[in-house]
Amino acid sequence: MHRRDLLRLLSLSAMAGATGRAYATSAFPPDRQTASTGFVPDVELSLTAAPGEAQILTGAPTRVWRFTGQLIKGPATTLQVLPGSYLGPVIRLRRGQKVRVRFNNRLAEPSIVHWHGLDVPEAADGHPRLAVAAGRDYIYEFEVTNRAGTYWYHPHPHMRTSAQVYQGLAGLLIVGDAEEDHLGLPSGEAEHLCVLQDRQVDAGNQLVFRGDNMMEMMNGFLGNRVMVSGRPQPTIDVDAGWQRIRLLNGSNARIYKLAWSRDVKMTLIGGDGGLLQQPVRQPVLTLAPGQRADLLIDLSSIAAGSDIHFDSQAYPEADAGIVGMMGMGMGRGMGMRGMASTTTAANGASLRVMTLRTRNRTGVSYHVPDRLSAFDATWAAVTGARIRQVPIVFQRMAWLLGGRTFEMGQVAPEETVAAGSTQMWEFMNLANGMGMQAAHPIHMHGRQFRVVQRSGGTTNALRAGLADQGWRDVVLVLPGETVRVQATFSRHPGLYLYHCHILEHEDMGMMRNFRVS
Ligand SMILES: [Cu+2]
Repeated sequence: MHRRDLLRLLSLSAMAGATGRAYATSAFPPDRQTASTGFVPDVELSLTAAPGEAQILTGAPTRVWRFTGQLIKGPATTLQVLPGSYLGPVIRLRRGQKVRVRFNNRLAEPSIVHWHGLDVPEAADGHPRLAVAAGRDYIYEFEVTNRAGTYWYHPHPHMRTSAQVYQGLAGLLIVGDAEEDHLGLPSGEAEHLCVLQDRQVDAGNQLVFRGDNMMEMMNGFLGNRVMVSGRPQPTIDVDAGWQRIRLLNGSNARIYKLAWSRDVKMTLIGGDGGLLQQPVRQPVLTLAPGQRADLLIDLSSIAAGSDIHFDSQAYPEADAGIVGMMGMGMGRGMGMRGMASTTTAANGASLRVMTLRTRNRTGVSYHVPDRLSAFDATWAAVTGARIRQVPIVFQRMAWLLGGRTFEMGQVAPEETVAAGSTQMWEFMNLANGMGMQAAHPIHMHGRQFRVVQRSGGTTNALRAGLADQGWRDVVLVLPGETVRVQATFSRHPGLYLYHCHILEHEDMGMMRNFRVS
């Protein structure tokens, strides 16, 4: 491992501007700068990415990049601005709606938006080859076919996703449907939208992101404080009643091990792809980058004026990653962490996320039904489905997926799948010859998948909190583990992505295409 090689690898990110521009004008399908006449949207909005400011801390405002939205057509409740947050507006959609989004890139570099978790046509998926140059626009048109759930949107340009998301470009996309309405879940003030993002902020209140620091990029960039929907470690007044907490881990690289104080148990009712079939009660929740969780907590018996803390509990750093010190060609004590900034809180550090404070007011009561939702037939186990093994290993200066690194338009034979077909993909998280290994949250675009089986690995403090139930689009593969998922691929043909959702790993090429044909 030569420092020179690593620096060259990482300096590629600085070139993303030029490459993104080239891909946007390449011969790839489909260039979308005009709305199609045959598509009549129920909802139409514009979404602009641009530099801006947010009052995050007292004192100087923080320079950010942010999405702002404008509703052109559709229900007035479609866009919900989070007051004081750098996050983009919450986009609230209903299953069955036809949606047109006019994306305006007002950044000084290429960008494109991915609708994380939604099953949309190729042209609307935000593949990096579709990134538009600074000042250009892109039109998305799709129908919402997903189940009610907590989805999100963020940029996906080649090698610049980590920097753009870190600067503030992300937002929630919440889908509703009749099945969820029927449950009468706690709503209004009793529903909390919590996007967890760790950040480093300097003495002048400005975001710190060291994209040129090889060690921090190799591990994934970590902050030392947690923002909840753009607010640092907030305290939120709540009624003494049931609360619905929608969580998104929108962090670049931090894996949270979440728990409530005062022995408050969480009832997990939803994951990445919406409601679970049955509620699951668990004391801790492991949430990896890109993952969502929908949970209920009952605060009705807690006295007014009480603080209920939501914390990420301490766990051994090695459970999130074993980046072999000796293997990196460095002497003992000169490992990756040793060279990282001392202002960083390592993965596994104990961190306060937020606090709920009960006020002297009785809140809503709720009875959690035993049955939450029905899944379609693709949930059923498929016998005889093709099993594809995807080894994950750090070699040749890169995190490899199936032995390969990202190539913009390339698809290997085993990455070509028939539309609507079902396969098992087995992600095998291997140590390289030097002992380097890390936990990787693997995300697949298109349809949600089912986690079928975990095997291998060693004792890991993150395992107890894993929430594999229900439809997922991100699965955390712990060091040494093999995780098998069952995926029924989108019926939309085209080029889609699967990748690690540690954004620095993704930008380093831990990403591959699969082609739905
Ligand atoms: Cu990774």
